[in-house]
Amino acid sequence: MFDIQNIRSQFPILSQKINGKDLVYLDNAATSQKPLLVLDCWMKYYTEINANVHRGIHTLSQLATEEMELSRRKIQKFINAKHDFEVIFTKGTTEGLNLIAYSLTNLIKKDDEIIISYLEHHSNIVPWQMLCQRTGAKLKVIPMDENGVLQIDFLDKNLSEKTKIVSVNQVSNALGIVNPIDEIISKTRANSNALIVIDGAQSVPHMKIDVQKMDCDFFVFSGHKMYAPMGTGILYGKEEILRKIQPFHGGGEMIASCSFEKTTYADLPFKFEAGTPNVGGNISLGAAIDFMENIGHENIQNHENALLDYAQKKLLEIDGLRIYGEKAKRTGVVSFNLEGIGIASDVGMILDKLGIAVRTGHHCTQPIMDFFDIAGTVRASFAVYNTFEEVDILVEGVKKAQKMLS
Ligand code: 7TS
Repeated sequence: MFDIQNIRSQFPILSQKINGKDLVYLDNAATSQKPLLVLDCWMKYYTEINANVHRGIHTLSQLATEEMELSRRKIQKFINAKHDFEVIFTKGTTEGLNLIAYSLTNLIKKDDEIIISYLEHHSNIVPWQMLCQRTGAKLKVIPMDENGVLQIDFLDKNLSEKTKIVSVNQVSNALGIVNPIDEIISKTRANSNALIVIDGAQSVPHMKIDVQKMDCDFFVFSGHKMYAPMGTGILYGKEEILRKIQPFHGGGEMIASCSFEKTTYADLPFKFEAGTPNVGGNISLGAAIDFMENIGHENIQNHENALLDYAQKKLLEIDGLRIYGEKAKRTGVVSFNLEGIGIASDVGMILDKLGIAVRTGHHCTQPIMDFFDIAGTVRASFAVYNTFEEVDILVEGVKKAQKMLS
Protein backbone atom coordinates (compact mmCIF):
# COMPACT_ATOMS: atom_id res chain seq x y z
CA MET A 1 0.00 0.00 0.00
CA PHE A 2 1.18 3.52 -0.79
CA ASP A 3 1.43 5.26 2.59
CA ILE A 4 2.49 8.86 2.10
CA GLN A 5 2.80 9.62 5.83
CA ASN A 6 5.10 6.65 6.26
CA ILE A 7 7.19 7.82 3.30
CA ARG A 8 7.39 11.38 4.65
CA SER A 9 8.46 10.12 8.07
CA GLN A 10 11.60 8.72 6.41
CA PHE A 11 12.72 12.26 5.43
CA PRO A 12 13.66 14.17 8.61
CA ILE A 13 14.39 17.37 6.68
CA LEU A 14 10.75 17.68 5.60
CA SER A 15 9.47 18.32 9.11
CA GLN A 16 11.39 21.59 9.42
CA LYS A 17 10.02 25.08 9.45
CA ILE A 18 11.39 27.58 6.95
CA ASN A 19 10.68 31.24 7.65
CA GLY A 20 8.26 30.12 10.34
CA LYS A 21 6.21 27.97 7.95
CA ASP A 22 6.13 24.23 7.29
CA LEU A 23 8.65 23.47 4.56
CA VAL A 24 7.04 22.66 1.20
CA TYR A 25 9.92 21.29 -0.84
CA LEU A 26 9.16 21.50 -4.56
CA ASP A 27 12.67 21.78 -6.00
CA ASN A 28 13.21 18.09 -6.58
CA ALA A 29 14.39 18.46 -10.17
CA ALA A 30 17.39 20.34 -8.75
CA THR A 31 17.97 17.74 -6.03
CA SER A 32 15.78 15.42 -4.00
CA GLN A 33 15.89 15.02 -0.24
CA LYS A 34 17.46 11.89 1.25
CA PRO A 35 15.61 9.17 3.21
CA LEU A 36 16.87 7.61 6.46
CA LEU A 37 17.81 4.44 4.58
CA VAL A 38 20.37 6.47 2.60
CA LEU A 39 21.49 8.63 5.54
CA ASP A 40 21.96 5.53 7.74
CA CYS A 41 23.91 3.76 5.01
CA TRP A 42 26.19 6.79 4.64
CA MET A 43 26.68 7.01 8.41
CA LYS A 44 27.34 3.28 8.72
CA TYR A 45 29.94 3.45 5.96
CA TYR A 46 31.86 6.25 7.69
CA THR A 47 31.50 4.88 11.22
CA GLU A 48 32.25 1.22 10.48
CA ILE A 49 33.80 0.62 7.06
CA ASN A 50 35.64 3.66 5.70
CA ALA A 51 38.71 2.57 3.71
CA ASN A 52 40.00 2.99 0.19
CA VAL A 53 38.83 0.41 -2.33
CA HIS A 54 40.47 -2.04 -4.72
CA ARG A 55 43.92 -1.70 -3.17
CA GLY A 56 44.32 -2.76 0.44
CA ILE A 57 44.60 -6.32 1.59
CA HIS A 58 43.25 -5.30 4.99
CA THR A 59 39.75 -6.22 6.09
CA LEU A 60 38.16 -2.78 5.92
CA SER A 61 39.44 -2.16 2.42
CA GLN A 62 38.04 -5.50 1.31
CA LEU A 63 34.70 -4.75 2.97
CA ALA A 64 34.48 -1.29 1.33
CA THR A 65 35.31 -2.84 -2.04
CA GLU A 66 32.69 -5.57 -1.64
CA GLU A 67 30.01 -3.07 -0.63
CA MET A 68 30.77 -0.76 -3.56
CA GLU A 69 30.78 -3.63 -6.06
CA LEU A 70 27.51 -4.89 -4.55
CA SER A 71 26.07 -1.44 -5.19
CA ARG A 72 27.34 -1.55 -8.79
CA ARG A 73 25.42 -4.80 -9.33
CA LYS A 74 22.31 -3.27 -7.77
CA ILE A 75 22.56 -0.39 -10.24
CA GLN A 76 23.12 -2.87 -13.08
CA LYS A 77 19.81 -4.56 -12.20
CA PHE A 78 18.07 -1.20 -11.65
CA ILE A 79 18.72 -0.11 -15.25
CA ASN A 80 18.89 -3.68 -16.63
CA ALA A 81 22.43 -3.44 -18.02
CA LYS A 82 23.79 -6.68 -19.45
CA HIS A 83 27.04 -6.61 -17.40
CA ASP A 84 28.07 -4.98 -14.14
CA PHE A 85 31.25 -3.63 -15.78
CA GLU A 86 29.08 -1.51 -18.09
CA VAL A 87 28.16 0.56 -15.01
CA ILE A 88 30.72 3.34 -14.35
CA PHE A 89 30.61 5.47 -11.20
CA THR A 90 30.80 9.22 -11.88
CA LYS A 91 30.15 12.46 -9.99
CA GLY A 92 26.89 12.99 -11.86
CA THR A 93 25.27 13.54 -15.22
CA THR A 94 27.57 16.43 -16.12
CA GLU A 95 30.67 14.32 -15.61
CA GLY A 96 29.11 11.42 -17.50
CA LEU A 97 28.35 13.55 -20.55
CA ASN A 98 31.80 15.17 -20.50
CA LEU A 99 33.39 11.74 -20.22
CA ILE A 100 31.55 10.48 -23.29
CA ALA A 101 32.22 13.61 -25.35
CA TYR A 102 35.93 13.52 -24.51
CA SER A 103 36.36 9.76 -24.91
CA LEU A 104 34.80 9.83 -28.39
CA THR A 105 37.22 12.49 -29.66
CA ASN A 106 39.34 10.03 -31.68
CA LEU A 107 36.30 8.66 -33.48
CA ILE A 108 34.99 12.04 -34.70
CA LYS A 109 36.31 13.82 -37.80
CA LYS A 110 35.83 17.19 -39.49
CA ASP A 111 32.33 17.60 -40.98
CA ASP A 112 30.87 14.70 -38.97
CA GLU A 113 27.57 15.64 -37.37
CA ILE A 114 26.28 15.53 -33.80
CA ILE A 115 22.56 15.91 -33.17
CA ILE A 116 21.07 17.15 -29.90
CA SER A 117 17.66 18.70 -29.17
CA TYR A 118 16.30 22.11 -28.30
CA LEU A 119 15.24 20.81 -24.88
CA GLU A 120 18.70 20.02 -23.52
CA HIS A 121 20.28 21.09 -20.24
CA HIS A 122 23.53 23.03 -20.81
CA SER A 123 25.44 19.92 -19.79
CA ASN A 124 24.11 18.13 -22.88
CA ILE A 125 25.04 21.10 -25.11
CA VAL A 126 28.42 22.44 -24.02
CA PRO A 127 30.45 19.16 -24.01
CA TRP A 128 29.32 18.56 -27.64
CA GLN A 129 30.24 22.11 -28.64
CA MET A 130 33.67 21.51 -27.13
CA LEU A 131 33.95 18.22 -29.08
CA CYS A 132 33.01 20.11 -32.26
CA GLN A 133 35.73 22.67 -31.53
CA ARG A 134 38.30 19.90 -31.07
CA THR A 135 37.36 18.01 -34.22
CA GLY A 136 35.62 20.33 -36.70
CA ALA A 137 32.35 18.38 -36.41
CA LYS A 138 29.02 20.21 -36.71
CA LEU A 139 26.24 20.46 -34.14
CA LYS A 140 22.62 20.14 -35.29
CA VAL A 141 19.56 20.71 -33.15
CA ILE A 142 16.15 18.99 -33.31
CA PRO A 143 13.66 21.89 -33.21
CA MET A 144 10.55 22.10 -31.02
CA ASP A 145 7.10 23.65 -31.40
CA GLU A 146 5.18 26.11 -29.18
CA ASN A 147 4.08 23.23 -26.94
CA GLY A 148 7.70 22.20 -26.34
CA VAL A 149 7.23 19.05 -28.44
CA LEU A 150 10.33 18.00 -30.40
CA GLN A 151 9.82 17.99 -34.16
CA ILE A 152 11.42 14.65 -34.83
CA ASP A 153 10.62 14.75 -38.56
CA PHE A 154 13.85 16.75 -38.52
CA LEU A 155 15.64 13.42 -38.13
CA ASP A 156 14.22 12.08 -41.41
CA LYS A 157 15.99 14.86 -43.31
CA ASN A 158 19.11 15.16 -41.20
CA LEU A 159 20.26 11.67 -40.27
CA SER A 160 22.94 10.30 -42.60
CA GLU A 161 26.24 8.47 -42.59
CA LYS A 162 27.74 11.76 -41.38
CA THR A 163 25.76 11.58 -38.12
CA LYS A 164 28.06 10.16 -35.47
CA ILE A 165 26.24 10.98 -32.22
CA VAL A 166 22.62 11.64 -31.25
CA SER A 167 22.33 12.86 -27.65
CA VAL A 168 18.97 13.77 -26.10
CA ASN A 169 17.35 13.79 -22.70
CA GLN A 170 14.52 11.46 -21.82
CA VAL A 171 12.76 14.12 -19.74
CA SER A 172 13.38 17.87 -19.94
CA ASN A 173 14.42 19.47 -16.65
CA ALA A 174 13.03 22.91 -17.48
CA LEU A 175 9.56 21.81 -18.65
CA GLY A 176 9.23 18.16 -17.57
CA ILE A 177 8.44 17.08 -21.13
CA VAL A 178 8.80 13.36 -21.79
CA ASN A 179 10.61 13.10 -25.12
CA PRO A 180 9.79 10.38 -27.68
CA ILE A 181 13.12 8.64 -27.25
CA ASP A 182 11.86 5.30 -28.61
CA GLU A 183 11.08 6.97 -31.93
CA ILE A 184 14.29 9.01 -31.85
CA ILE A 185 16.30 5.83 -31.28
CA SER A 186 14.52 3.78 -33.95
CA LYS A 187 14.88 6.56 -36.54
CA THR A 188 18.54 6.94 -35.65
CA ARG A 189 19.21 3.20 -35.94
CA ALA A 190 17.37 3.01 -39.27
CA ASN A 191 19.13 5.93 -40.93
CA SER A 192 22.66 6.13 -39.51
CA ASN A 193 25.37 4.38 -37.53
CA ALA A 194 25.33 7.10 -34.89
CA LEU A 195 25.96 6.37 -31.22
CA ILE A 196 22.95 7.18 -29.06
CA VAL A 197 23.41 8.98 -25.74
CA ILE A 198 20.45 9.39 -23.37
CA ASP A 199 20.52 11.93 -20.53
CA GLY A 200 18.35 10.29 -17.89
CA ALA A 201 18.90 12.84 -15.11
CA GLN A 202 15.19 13.70 -14.95
CA SER A 203 13.73 10.35 -15.96
CA VAL A 204 15.44 7.97 -13.53
CA PRO A 205 13.68 9.42 -10.45
CA HIS A 206 10.27 9.00 -12.08
CA MET A 207 10.20 5.96 -14.35
CA LYS A 208 11.53 2.43 -14.78
CA ILE A 209 14.63 2.31 -16.97
CA ASP A 210 15.68 -0.60 -19.16
CA VAL A 211 18.79 0.30 -21.15
CA GLN A 212 18.76 -2.93 -23.16
CA LYS A 213 15.15 -2.53 -24.24
CA MET A 214 15.78 1.15 -24.97
CA ASP A 215 18.79 0.14 -27.09
CA CYS A 216 20.86 3.23 -26.32
CA ASP A 217 24.67 3.14 -26.41
CA PHE A 218 25.12 5.36 -23.36
CA PHE A 219 22.78 6.33 -20.54
CA VAL A 220 23.77 8.86 -17.85
CA PHE A 221 22.14 10.05 -14.65
CA SER A 222 22.79 11.68 -11.26
CA GLY A 223 22.31 9.97 -7.90
CA HIS A 224 21.35 13.14 -6.03
CA LYS A 225 18.09 13.58 -7.96
CA MET A 226 16.99 10.04 -7.02
CA TYR A 227 17.37 10.21 -3.22
CA ALA A 228 21.13 9.41 -3.13
CA PRO A 229 23.94 11.70 -1.89
CA MET A 230 25.38 14.50 -3.99
CA GLY A 231 28.53 13.72 -5.92
CA THR A 232 27.20 10.40 -7.20
CA GLY A 233 26.18 9.44 -10.70
CA ILE A 234 26.25 6.68 -13.27
CA LEU A 235 27.44 6.30 -16.80
CA TYR A 236 26.16 3.19 -18.52
CA GLY A 237 27.82 2.26 -21.81
CA LYS A 238 27.56 -0.80 -24.03
CA GLU A 239 30.57 -3.08 -23.52
CA GLU A 240 31.67 -3.01 -27.15
CA ILE A 241 31.83 0.79 -27.23
CA LEU A 242 33.39 1.21 -23.79
CA ARG A 243 36.19 -1.11 -24.92
CA LYS A 244 36.75 0.96 -28.05
CA ILE A 245 36.93 4.49 -26.63
CA GLN A 246 39.77 6.22 -24.82
CA PRO A 247 39.72 6.98 -21.07
CA PHE A 248 38.72 10.44 -19.82
CA HIS A 249 40.83 10.91 -16.67
CA GLY A 250 44.26 9.36 -16.19
CA GLY A 251 45.65 8.35 -12.80
CA GLY A 252 45.47 5.68 -10.14
CA GLU A 253 42.98 2.79 -10.40
CA MET A 254 42.65 3.05 -14.20
CA ILE A 255 45.97 1.45 -15.23
CA ALA A 256 46.99 -2.16 -15.82
CA SER A 257 50.66 -1.17 -15.93
CA CYS A 258 52.49 2.14 -15.89
CA SER A 259 56.06 3.05 -16.81
CA PHE A 260 57.58 6.28 -18.13
CA GLU A 261 57.59 4.79 -21.61
CA LYS A 262 54.15 3.25 -21.76
CA THR A 263 50.93 2.83 -19.81
CA THR A 264 48.29 0.19 -20.41
CA TYR A 265 44.78 0.62 -19.14
CA ALA A 266 42.80 -1.46 -16.69
CA ASP A 267 39.82 -3.51 -17.76
CA LEU A 268 36.24 -2.21 -17.54
CA PRO A 269 34.87 -0.52 -15.53
CA PHE A 270 38.11 0.73 -13.91
CA LYS A 271 39.49 2.19 -17.15
CA PHE A 272 36.98 5.02 -16.62
CA GLU A 273 37.28 5.34 -12.83
CA ALA A 274 40.60 7.12 -12.20
CA GLY A 275 41.35 8.17 -8.63
CA THR A 276 39.68 7.43 -5.32
CA PRO A 277 35.94 7.13 -5.90
CA ASN A 278 33.14 8.46 -3.69
CA VAL A 279 32.89 5.11 -1.92
CA GLY A 280 30.36 6.11 0.75
CA GLY A 281 28.24 7.90 -1.85
CA ASN A 282 28.38 5.03 -4.32
CA ILE A 283 27.31 2.54 -1.64
CA SER A 284 24.51 4.89 -0.54
CA LEU A 285 23.28 5.09 -4.14
CA GLY A 286 22.51 1.39 -3.74
CA ALA A 287 20.46 2.24 -0.63
CA ALA A 288 18.55 4.87 -2.64
CA ILE A 289 17.64 2.14 -5.13
CA ASP A 290 16.40 -0.02 -2.24
CA PHE A 291 14.28 2.92 -1.09
CA MET A 292 12.70 3.36 -4.52
CA GLU A 293 12.17 -0.35 -5.08
CA ASN A 294 10.57 -0.79 -1.65
CA ILE A 295 7.89 1.69 -2.74
CA GLY A 296 7.76 0.39 -6.32
CA HIS A 297 8.24 2.23 -9.59
CA GLU A 298 4.60 2.09 -10.50
CA ASN A 299 3.49 3.56 -7.17
CA ILE A 300 6.06 6.35 -7.45
CA GLN A 301 5.03 7.19 -10.99
CA ASN A 302 1.28 7.08 -10.31
CA HIS A 303 1.59 9.34 -7.28
CA GLU A 304 3.86 11.88 -8.99
CA ASN A 305 1.72 12.00 -12.13
CA ALA A 306 -1.42 12.51 -10.03
CA LEU A 307 0.33 15.41 -8.24
CA LEU A 308 1.34 16.93 -11.56
CA ASP A 309 -2.17 16.67 -13.03
CA TYR A 310 -3.65 18.21 -9.89
CA ALA A 311 -1.07 21.03 -9.81
CA GLN A 312 -1.64 21.82 -13.47
CA LYS A 313 -5.43 21.93 -13.05
CA LYS A 314 -5.29 24.17 -9.95
CA LEU A 315 -2.61 26.50 -11.33
CA LEU A 316 -4.51 27.02 -14.59
CA GLU A 317 -7.46 28.33 -12.57
CA ILE A 318 -5.27 31.38 -11.83
CA ASP A 319 -5.95 34.19 -14.33
CA GLY A 320 -2.93 35.06 -16.45
CA LEU A 321 -0.89 31.99 -15.50
CA ARG A 322 0.86 30.26 -18.39
CA ILE A 323 2.32 26.78 -18.14
CA TYR A 324 5.11 26.06 -20.64
CA GLY A 325 4.59 22.72 -22.36
CA GLU A 326 1.04 22.59 -20.99
CA LYS A 327 -0.24 20.31 -23.76
CA ALA A 328 2.78 18.01 -23.96
CA LYS A 329 3.24 14.70 -22.14
CA ARG A 330 5.12 15.55 -18.95
CA THR A 331 6.38 14.15 -15.68
CA GLY A 332 7.57 15.64 -12.41
CA VAL A 333 7.72 19.31 -13.40
CA VAL A 334 5.38 22.26 -13.87
CA SER A 335 7.04 25.42 -15.22
CA PHE A 336 5.07 28.66 -15.39
CA ASN A 337 4.93 32.45 -15.40
CA LEU A 338 2.35 35.05 -14.40
CA GLU A 339 1.27 37.56 -17.02
CA GLY A 340 2.67 41.03 -16.38
CA ILE A 341 5.23 39.76 -13.87
CA GLY A 342 8.45 39.61 -15.84
CA ILE A 343 10.79 38.42 -13.13
CA ALA A 344 10.17 34.85 -12.02
CA SER A 345 12.53 35.23 -9.05
CA ASP A 346 10.18 37.82 -7.49
CA VAL A 347 7.53 35.10 -7.33
CA GLY A 348 10.13 32.63 -6.00
CA MET A 349 11.13 35.00 -3.20
CA ILE A 350 7.56 35.45 -2.02
CA LEU A 351 7.02 31.69 -2.11
CA ASP A 352 10.19 31.24 -0.06
CA LYS A 353 8.80 33.55 2.62
CA LEU A 354 5.85 31.14 2.78
CA GLY A 355 8.18 28.15 3.25
CA ILE A 356 7.79 26.96 -0.35
CA ALA A 357 10.99 25.98 -2.18
CA VAL A 358 10.83 26.26 -5.98
CA ARG A 359 13.48 27.08 -8.55
CA THR A 360 13.25 30.19 -10.69
CA GLY A 361 15.37 31.29 -13.63
CA HIS A 362 16.56 29.63 -16.82
CA HIS A 363 17.20 26.19 -15.24
CA CYS A 364 20.45 25.82 -17.25
CA THR A 365 18.39 25.73 -20.45
CA GLN A 366 18.87 29.19 -21.95
CA PRO A 367 17.90 28.12 -25.52
CA ILE A 368 14.43 27.11 -24.24
CA MET A 369 14.02 30.49 -22.53
CA ASP A 370 15.14 32.28 -25.71
CA PHE A 371 12.60 30.25 -27.71
CA PHE A 372 9.75 31.50 -25.50
CA ASP A 373 11.36 34.97 -25.30
CA ILE A 374 11.48 34.93 -21.50
CA ALA A 375 14.27 35.29 -18.95
CA GLY A 376 13.06 32.39 -16.82
CA THR A 377 10.15 30.51 -15.30
CA VAL A 378 8.94 29.47 -11.87
CA ARG A 379 9.42 25.71 -11.66
CA ALA A 380 7.78 23.39 -9.15
CA SER A 381 9.03 19.81 -9.28
CA PHE A 382 7.75 16.76 -7.45
CA ALA A 383 9.10 13.74 -5.62
CA VAL A 384 7.38 10.74 -4.09
CA TYR A 385 7.01 12.47 -0.68
CA ASN A 386 5.04 15.48 -1.93
CA THR A 387 1.34 15.78 -1.12
CA PHE A 388 -1.82 17.25 -2.60
CA GLU A 389 -1.99 19.62 0.40
CA GLU A 390 1.44 20.94 -0.58
CA VAL A 391 0.14 21.63 -4.07
CA ASP A 392 -2.75 23.60 -2.50
CA ILE A 393 -0.23 25.61 -0.46
CA LEU A 394 1.77 26.31 -3.63
CA VAL A 395 -1.34 27.48 -5.51
CA GLU A 396 -2.38 29.79 -2.65
CA GLY A 397 1.20 31.11 -2.52
CA VAL A 398 1.22 31.88 -6.24
CA LYS A 399 -2.12 33.73 -5.88
CA LYS A 400 -0.65 35.77 -3.03
CA ALA A 401 2.48 36.57 -5.07
CA GLN A 402 0.31 37.66 -7.99
CA LYS A 403 -1.65 40.03 -5.75
CA MET A 404 1.49 41.49 -4.19
CA LEU A 405 3.36 41.98 -7.47
CA SER A 406 0.63 43.29 -9.77
N1 7TS B 1 20.76 16.91 -17.50
C1 7TS B 1 19.56 17.21 -17.01
C2 7TS B 1 18.33 16.87 -17.81
C3 7TS B 1 19.45 17.83 -15.76
O1 7TS B 1 18.25 18.11 -15.27
C4 7TS B 1 20.62 18.15 -15.03
C5 7TS B 1 20.57 18.90 -13.74
C6 7TS B 1 21.85 17.77 -15.57
C7 7TS B 1 21.88 17.17 -16.81
C8 7TS B 1 23.14 17.98 -14.83
O2 7TS B 1 23.13 17.17 -13.68
P1 7TS B 1 24.24 17.32 -12.53
O3 7TS B 1 23.74 16.43 -11.45
O4 7TS B 1 25.52 16.88 -13.11
O5 7TS B 1 24.25 18.76 -12.16
N2 7TS B 1 19.46 19.73 -13.58
C9 7TS B 1 19.25 20.64 -12.63
C10 7TS B 1 18.07 21.37 -12.53
O6 7TS B 1 17.11 21.25 -13.28
N3 7TS B 1 18.15 22.22 -11.50
O7 7TS B 1 19.35 22.07 -10.92
C11 7TS B 1 20.05 21.09 -11.62
